[in-house]
Amino acid sequence: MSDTIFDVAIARLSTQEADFDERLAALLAWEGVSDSSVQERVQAILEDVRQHGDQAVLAATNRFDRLNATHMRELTLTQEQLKAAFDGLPDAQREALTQAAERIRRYHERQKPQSWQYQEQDGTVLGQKVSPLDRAGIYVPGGKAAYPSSVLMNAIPAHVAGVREIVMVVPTPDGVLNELVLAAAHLAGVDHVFTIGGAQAVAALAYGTASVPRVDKIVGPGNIYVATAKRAVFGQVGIDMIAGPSEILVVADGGTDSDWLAMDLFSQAEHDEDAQAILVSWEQQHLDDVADSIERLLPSLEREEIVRQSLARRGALIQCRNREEAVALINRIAPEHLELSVEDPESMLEGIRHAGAIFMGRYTAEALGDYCAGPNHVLPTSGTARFSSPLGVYDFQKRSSIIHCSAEGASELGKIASVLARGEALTAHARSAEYRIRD
Ligand code: HSO
Ligand code: ZN
Repeated sequence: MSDTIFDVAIARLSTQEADFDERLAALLAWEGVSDSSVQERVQAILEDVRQHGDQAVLAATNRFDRLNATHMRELTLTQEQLKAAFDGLPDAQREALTQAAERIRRYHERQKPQSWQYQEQDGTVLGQKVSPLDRAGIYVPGGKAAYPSSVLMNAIPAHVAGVREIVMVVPTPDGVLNELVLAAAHLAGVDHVFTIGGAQAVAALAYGTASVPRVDKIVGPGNIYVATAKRAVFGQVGIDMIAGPSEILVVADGGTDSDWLAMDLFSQAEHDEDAQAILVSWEQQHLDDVADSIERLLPSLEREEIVRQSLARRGALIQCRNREEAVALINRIAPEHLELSVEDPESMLEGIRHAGAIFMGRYTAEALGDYCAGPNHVLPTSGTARFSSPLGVYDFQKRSSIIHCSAEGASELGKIASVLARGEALTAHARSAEYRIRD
């Protein structure tokens, strides 16, 4: 039994092996869709909240979070409570949170799109007006996945976008409040906080109740019930994305300390057993060194068991032929986080098209981006970086088109529209346009 798979902490792959494509596909496969029993239960909760509002939210919250609330007031936090949580933090935490928030705000300020207008030859003015959403809902998971950093990452872009009201929901199983989460809500300018979660919280945000304001868009991660509920209410309200487990892909040229790289892999693996950590290198010796570091450092981790499971299930050390092949692999995997732990990351950047966030060079640990560098840590997972982007200010805004015709412009456009409208047999359209044609 000595060299069975159970002895190795993480799989080793090589692009030169005949079955590489299949092994990579198996590694990347992630089935995020919920089964029909989850969907049925979620539907029942959504329907209950739609019909009975606060009463249904209360009942579901008492049941799932083991509470005895009799009125939504008991599940509502005041601004004073949020401020008290912030003021009550140890100095080091309050300062770190404040610094992180400032960096995140500065970065997102730059994302603000401008409204624009231009004039056609005929005097018609055309443009695009950007407006914020009226209300955004932020879902913050409870328990072990309650991340204050995620409160900042979701609420700050909404605030910068100019959203009028930010409503946050966070479940408190057994009544346990996370002070850092409340402090982050205060810092990020959240307007209302309800201590509710699960499908019932998503329903309350989507439909509105007597206590919970109905929002226009729901953002933020959650468990399978939350994800299923978000999918179900989409259309009625906007949603950000359906996030899968966290992922990191590290590309290394052999010049970075192998302990650093092992810990970078662990940093995402420790999120949960389904998280994915992959290292790619064209240096065989370096892969061996990182494998040794992994073995040696694993027992020192607080979350050793989670990391072990994540690495065993979905982790890999991949040997490729050269940089070009590494870039091709990156684009194929389209990772949530990409660390380019190489001497000259700029030279690789040009060829990279699909990655949520790109961490350049040996010093840029992904963990810095998770907390405080500035860019958003809510990123497309499971290969969806092929077609989507990090959460940003633009997710909390929308665009209206502007058309302002001059008399001459209406006359010119009228001729074109008239012909096209008659081609569609829509004669009221045609006549509306024709009225404005000058002889
Ligand atoms: N890496 C996670 C975000 C996070 N990490 C929060 C630590 N706290 C998803 O991008
Ligand atoms: Zn993280």
